[in-house]
Amino acid sequence: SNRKFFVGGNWKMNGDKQTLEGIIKGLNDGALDPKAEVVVAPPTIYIEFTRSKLKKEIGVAAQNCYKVASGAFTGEVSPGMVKDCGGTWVILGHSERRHVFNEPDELIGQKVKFALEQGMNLIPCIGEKLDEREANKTEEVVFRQMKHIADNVSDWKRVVIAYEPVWAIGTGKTATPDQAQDVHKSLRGWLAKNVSEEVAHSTRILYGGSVTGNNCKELAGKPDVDGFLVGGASLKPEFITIINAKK
Ligand code: G2H
Repeated sequence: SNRKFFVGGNWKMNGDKQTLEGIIKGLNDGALDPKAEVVVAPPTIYIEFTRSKLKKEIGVAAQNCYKVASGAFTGEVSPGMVKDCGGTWVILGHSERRHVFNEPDELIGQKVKFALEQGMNLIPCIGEKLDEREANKTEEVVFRQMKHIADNVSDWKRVVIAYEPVWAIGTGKTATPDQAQDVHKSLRGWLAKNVSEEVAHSTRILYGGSVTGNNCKELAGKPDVDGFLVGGASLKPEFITIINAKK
């Protein structure tokens, strides 16, 4: 495919200026595959700090943002604020937003719509829980989540989908390359049927969930795996190995 390999580092709620500076230095000095697109998502409060230190070839994302521009929404930030601080991407609907903070599909859809209107690039996330997989509901769940996202996408060129099975997140239990490939292929089929062949062919679908330096190459070898969204390992030097998985 001609889909550019994409690796996102989701730092979640980790780090302080000192440790993040070390991670940033590692990325700035690292030998990164120039054919890979790389984006990191610091905690919101460190977006501007990260942008000011990180080489310009690497993009900066927020881990979440709200669905309106401004107002009485204590604790929230808008896409415009992220942009103002140098962030050009936003992760939306991450499983921790869905399951720790109870964000429903409808809200994630509204956020997708607004963030795109505001000019952001998006990484919307989807993925089934363990009980859903065991009940053979994986497709039903990820297709439902995809529909709420797709119904709100005005420009697919600015969207990279992340498939992150919840049972594989931060658990050390990675989906096997075949399990990932199966779902990625189904999702591409869903896009072909419900959006267009062109969007299905050109949209990157990332895998996320306990990706490491050790398992990244085999996963990246699957035809419908176009990159990764990496949590824990994005805080470590092995993130560079993951960026270079296709090298
Ligand atoms: C999934 C992933 C990054 P980890 O949440 O979004 O985290 O690689 O730690 O499983």
